[in-house]
Amino acid sequence: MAASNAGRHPQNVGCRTLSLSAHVGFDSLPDQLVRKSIKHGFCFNILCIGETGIGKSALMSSLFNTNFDNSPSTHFLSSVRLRTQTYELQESNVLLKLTIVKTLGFGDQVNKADSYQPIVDYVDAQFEAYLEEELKVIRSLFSYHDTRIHVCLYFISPTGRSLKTIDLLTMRNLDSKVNIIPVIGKADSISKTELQEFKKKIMSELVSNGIRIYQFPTDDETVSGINTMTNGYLPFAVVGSMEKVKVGNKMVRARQYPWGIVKVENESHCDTIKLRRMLCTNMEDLREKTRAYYESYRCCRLEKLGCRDIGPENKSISLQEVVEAKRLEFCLEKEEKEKKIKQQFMQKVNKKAAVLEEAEQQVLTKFERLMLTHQEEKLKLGEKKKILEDEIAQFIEKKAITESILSQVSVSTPVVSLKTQGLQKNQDFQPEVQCFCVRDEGTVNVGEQSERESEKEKLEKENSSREFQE
Ligand SMILES: Nc1nc2c(ncn2[C@@H]2O[C@H](COP(=O)(O)OP(=O)(O)O)[C@@H](O)[C@H]2O)c(=O)[nH]1
Ligand SMILES: [Mg+2]
Repeated sequence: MAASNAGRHPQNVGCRTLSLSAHVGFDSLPDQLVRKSIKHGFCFNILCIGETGIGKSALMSSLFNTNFDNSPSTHFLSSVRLRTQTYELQESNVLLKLTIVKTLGFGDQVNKADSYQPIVDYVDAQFEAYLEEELKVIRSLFSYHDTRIHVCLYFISPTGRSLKTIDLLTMRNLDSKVNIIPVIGKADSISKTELQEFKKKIMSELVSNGIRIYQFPTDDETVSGINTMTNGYLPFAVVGSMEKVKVGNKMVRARQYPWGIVKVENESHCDTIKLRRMLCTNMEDLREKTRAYYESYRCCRLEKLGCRDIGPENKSISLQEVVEAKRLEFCLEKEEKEKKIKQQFMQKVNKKAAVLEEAEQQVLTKFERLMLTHQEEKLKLGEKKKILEDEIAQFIEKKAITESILSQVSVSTPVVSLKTQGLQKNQDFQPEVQCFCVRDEGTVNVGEQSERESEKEKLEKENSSREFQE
């Protein structure tokens, strides 16, 4: 047994490397992994972004040599939507679970400023779903259908001019979340020299706008040569077709025109075959880079939730400590909020109480004023009542006097004797009758009374003189 440090991984410092004297058998580990992966199958998710009718569906069918469901979308959607379709494809004994996500209505709205938003939201939602699964107490990541986007094929219109604002905006908002591979759709509609110029223009615009696109890895020596070359083909000029055309005695996927045939799988006609090859050879790298994008998403989300690995004084912090610190922070925050709410409530109550007190004061002063007026009125009424009572008393007194006088008069008048003797009414006795009528009414006013009294006195005098004469 001999120790060696040669080719040691930096992480293995402090760990001795020994050579084996005989076969052990752990060299079968990669085979086990391969078998397990084959049994489990592979998952790959593609996002196609491009205007309606740019050839997304045709390219997907051309890339995977099959005809996927294809229901053409309209140009009249009010906003950008995403359509997700998942397929299981098998080649030899390898199973591929392929999810194709396509934009619908992209670039069809008058205002395209927010066209990228539903796409960004979709990509984030897939990260969030994975994070939720990862944070579950009972999780099943092995059987979980991972929908995180591994590659985004961004379809550029073959205008031959430059990128549109919507292209720059969308790619800029996605380049930190997903591997972007730009492709020029319907590349058969642009001439060979124009295409080369167009490709250069696109690449320089991407660089000048700081948009990062996926670069095929060149650090692995087995693929570095081809990948370096392929990076020079970016953006891929792609042609797609749903149909097969008979060329010689073979049926090939192609587009037939009056002037000739464009073969999808012919590298001198378009880059579709290059794109397919690069996707297949770098599928694992695309998946790995997606995991890196997910890691940064996860990091941001957990930091927002208050989780961290390093505590105060740069000491590492355990999950339990993080949870405890967060709980404490939450309790303090809650207490602070409660205090604030209580204060606000008390302020409101005090304010209301002050308003009520003022209103009560106003009511009281009004009541007091009313009471005072009432008292005054009462006093005035009392005085009036007293005057009236005095008047009534005077009246009664006068009335009594009058009545007594009248009774004296009536006793001494011949009228009574005349009446009793049944004699006829004489003209001279008329005032006597009137006098009795007045007495019966009993509602004579004082002025009238005194008038009548003087009349009665007169009568009395007349009567007495008459009596005297008689
Ligand atoms: N010239 C040309 N036409 C294409 C190409 N790919 C698709 N088409 C045609 O463009 C139309 C829309 O294609 P489709 O794949 O449904 O577009 P999507 O709306 O982006 O999915 C169809 O008539 C296709 O035959 C291409 O590479 N070149
Ligand atoms: Mg389509």
